[in-house]
Amino acid sequence: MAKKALITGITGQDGSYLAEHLLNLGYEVHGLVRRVALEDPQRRLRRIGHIIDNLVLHPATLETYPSIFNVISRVPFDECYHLAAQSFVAESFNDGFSTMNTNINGTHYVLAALYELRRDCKFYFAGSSEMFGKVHETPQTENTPFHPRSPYGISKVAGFDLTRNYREAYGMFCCNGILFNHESPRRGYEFVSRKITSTAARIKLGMTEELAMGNLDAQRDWGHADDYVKAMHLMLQQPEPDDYVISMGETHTVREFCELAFGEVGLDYRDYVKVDERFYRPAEVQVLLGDSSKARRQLKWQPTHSFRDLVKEMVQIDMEEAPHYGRRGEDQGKR
Ligand code: NDP
Ligand code: GDR
Repeated sequence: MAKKALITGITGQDGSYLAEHLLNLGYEVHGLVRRVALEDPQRRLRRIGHIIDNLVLHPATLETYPSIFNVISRVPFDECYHLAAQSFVAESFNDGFSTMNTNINGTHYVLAALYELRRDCKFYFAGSSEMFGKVHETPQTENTPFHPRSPYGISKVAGFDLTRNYREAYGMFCCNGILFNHESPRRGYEFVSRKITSTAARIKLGMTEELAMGNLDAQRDWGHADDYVKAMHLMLQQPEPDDYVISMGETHTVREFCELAFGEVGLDYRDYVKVDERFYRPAEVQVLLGDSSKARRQLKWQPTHSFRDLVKEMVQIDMEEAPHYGRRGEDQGKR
């Protein structure tokens, strides 16, 4: 019998790669999607369009417990990957209330419904390096204290604690991934990586003239989403539930990202990138660097894409897609 997995956030970057991976492993894959997505599949289901016939989609929202309860009551799921969230850190400063509501209550609803209906279902929570925030040590491991610097980071710490508490209080198989930034050609346009690669492509194609950016000195440990979703699955195959850092173990500045991306299309980023205060955050996470040796040892997880290859792949795809998207990247890059 094929294992049944539920992915919340299946329409997002990670959800789409994870769905592909689980289908390849022979899983029956279900996705929780917002009803509006079903009404506008061309746009809102674009990341899973190529596999949609092999998925079972359930309309629901993280905003209410009954809607989550209803989906979980329908199918005897073996594994639940809870990826849905308001995931853009800058937006969490604009509307901390809705970020908290979606990310904390949404996670609590999923855990509570699993507790009521499917206590044997294994659970993965999409924790984040943003939880380390103002870092207490470098590199960061599973034992580094959290010091979140945004409503988003705070909401992820709460989700992390909820997940651990369901494990400790009720013996449920609940794991936290502490994933560092991971990108891909499916990344949303507002995140810094895609903003840079899509704008570099549009500048090269003569569609726009400059790139307005915030803090170029921020440092991130960037990997490829395709590698990182495999770690999520591996966590749920272990004999015991646990928490794992997933990272490349190297850190780069936003400036370096610009230099590489513009270099891919034969341009010098210094001629196009302008610093604009609107993109600075009220509190910044200055540097992140993860130590994923526990995951590499216990999960036998290994990334396969280098940072350079990631940037190159993203620029190449944006050079192909930019003419079709028109001004979209620019319009979406206003935050
Ligand atoms: P995306 O922003 O690409 O995807 C977020 C998903 O959540 C979308 O499918 C979105 O649906 C869904 N969602 C948001 N709000 C709701 C809601 N109210 N009800 C139902 N669904 C909702 O994120 P990623 O794929 O990049 O990340 C996946 C998870 O991993 C997130 O929880 C993120 O916080 C976390 N994470 C990501 C990292 C990264 O570098 N990518 C690193 C560490 C953690 P819709 O399409 O309808 O908007
Ligand atoms: P982050 O990703 O906040 O780390 O969260 P993002 O790509 O938005 O920012 C990375 C760094 O780049 C700096 N930066 C800019 N960022 C954006 N978006 N736009 C700009 O113009 C800009 N200029 C500089 C930021 O200040 C920041 O330091 C991502 C999300 O996927 C989270 O959901 C996830 O949990 C973490 O990664 C790990």
